Amino acid sequence: MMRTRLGGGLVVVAALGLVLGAAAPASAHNYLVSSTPAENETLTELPEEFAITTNDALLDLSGTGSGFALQVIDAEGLYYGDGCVEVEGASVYTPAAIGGPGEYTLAWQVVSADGHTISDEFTFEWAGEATAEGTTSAPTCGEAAVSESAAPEADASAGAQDETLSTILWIGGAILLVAAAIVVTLVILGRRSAPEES
Ligand SMILES: [Cu+2]
Repeated sequence: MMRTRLGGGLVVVAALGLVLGAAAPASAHNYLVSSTPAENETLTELPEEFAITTNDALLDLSGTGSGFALQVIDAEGLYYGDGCVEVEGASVYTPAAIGGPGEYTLAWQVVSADGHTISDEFTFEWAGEATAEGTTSAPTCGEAAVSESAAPEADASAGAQDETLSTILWIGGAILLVAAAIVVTLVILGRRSAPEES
């Protein structure tokens, strides 16, 4: 009886050791080994794609890049690009788009080989011309982003609403005037015909 318990305990300890041993290599997360642009690099020409490469294969379970992100953000906090990413082996790519010259942040998020999500960011310098307009919110692949000029557009539609309201008031006033004219005409006609009837 005692021996069986001891044996069972040893089996548990051995199993635990196996689990821990197996878990140890998997718990090492992917880390950044290279990127386009590189950290602190000054870009004078825009590459076709921004990219980051980690030390190990990435886990793109859905095959759609879900859980992965590459964001290009300017000093004012505006986002550039369409939010789409492509995961290939140890690398993540996104089509390059950028605003005016200045300092930018490239923020990245990947799903590590062990299934954990890891993220980090670094800055780089852009010394070329703008190729795109920034958006106030992070772009989502396949969805039109809110552009920087959204606020003035909202003001314009408010102005259009005011115009519509004044048009309605004007038309309403005109109808009232016509109605009043008809009533006056009927009253005058009524007065003229009244003596003939009585
Ligand atoms: Cu992990």
